[in-house]
Amino acid sequence: MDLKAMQDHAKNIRKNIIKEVSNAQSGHPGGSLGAADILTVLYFDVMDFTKENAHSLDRDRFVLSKGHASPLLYAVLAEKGIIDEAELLTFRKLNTRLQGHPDINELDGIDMSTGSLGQGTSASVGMALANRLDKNDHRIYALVGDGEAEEGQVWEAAMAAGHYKLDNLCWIIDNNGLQIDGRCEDVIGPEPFEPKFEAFGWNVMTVDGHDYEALHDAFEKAKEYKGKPTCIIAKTIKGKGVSFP
Ligand SMILES: Cc1ncc(C[n+]2csc(CCOP(=O)(O)OP(=O)(O)O)c2C)c(N)n1
Ligand SMILES: [Mg+2]
Repeated sequence: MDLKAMQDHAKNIRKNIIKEVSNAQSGHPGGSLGAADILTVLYFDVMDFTKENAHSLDRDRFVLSKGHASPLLYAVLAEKGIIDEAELLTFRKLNTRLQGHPDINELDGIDMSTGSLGQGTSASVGMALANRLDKNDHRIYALVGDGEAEEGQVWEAAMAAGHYKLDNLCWIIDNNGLQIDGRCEDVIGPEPFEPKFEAFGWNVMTVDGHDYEALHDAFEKAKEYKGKPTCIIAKTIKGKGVSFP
C-alpha cells in the first residue's frame, strides 16, 4: 500500500467535505471527517471499484448505512473521478444529485439509498445473500455508526448475517463514541461490540480507524476468513482532521 498516496487522498477528501458542508451551511461534518480514513483505504486499496466498473454490479459494493455521512461518500466519488469536484458545491441544493442522504437512483457509485439509520445494514445482508445466490464472488461492505447500532434493526440484520454465514459481508463500525444527542453510552449504550457480534456469529476485529496499515490488514484478513461475516470495530475520532470544533 502506498501510504503517501492514501494520506493525499484522505486530505483531499477532508477538504472537500468541509467545502460541501460549509457551502450548503448544512450537513454532518463530524461523522464524515472521522470516517474519511476508513473509506480512503476501502476505495483506494481494498475494493474492486473504479470509474470504469462503477456502472456494473460485478464489482465490490459499499453501503453507507450511516447515510448522514453523505459528504464523505460524495467526496470519495469525486476523488475516484466518478463526479466532478465542482458538483460537490451542489450538495444539499434544490434538484441536486447530491442529496443530504445518498440516493441510489442518482449516481453509479451509490449502491444503496440510506439515511434512516439501521436500514442499510439489512440492505447489505440482502445484497450479500443475493451475491451468493448469483455466484458473484464480489464483496459487500457497509459502514455502520455506533449510534446507529442503537437501532434494533441492526441486530436483526446481524443475526441474519451470522445465521447465513455471509463471509462475503464486511461491516465497519465507526466507533467514535458519539451520536447526535451526545455520548452513545449516555443514550442507549450499544457497547461492548466485540462479544455481541461474536455471539451473533461474526468474526470480529478491533482496529484504530485512522491507521491505514491496520485497516488494510483487517480488510485483507476479512477477505480470507471463511464461514462468518466480519465486523471491524474501527476506533475513530469524530471530526478528525480539523483543528476547529
Ligand atoms: C432512524 C433514524 N433516527 C434518527 C436519525 C437522526 N440522526 C441522524 S445522524 C444521528 C446520529 C447517528 O450517530 P452515529 O451512528 O454514531 O453516527 P455519527 O454521528 O457518529 O457519525 C441521528 C440520530 C436518523 N437519521 N435515522
Ligand atoms: Mg457515532
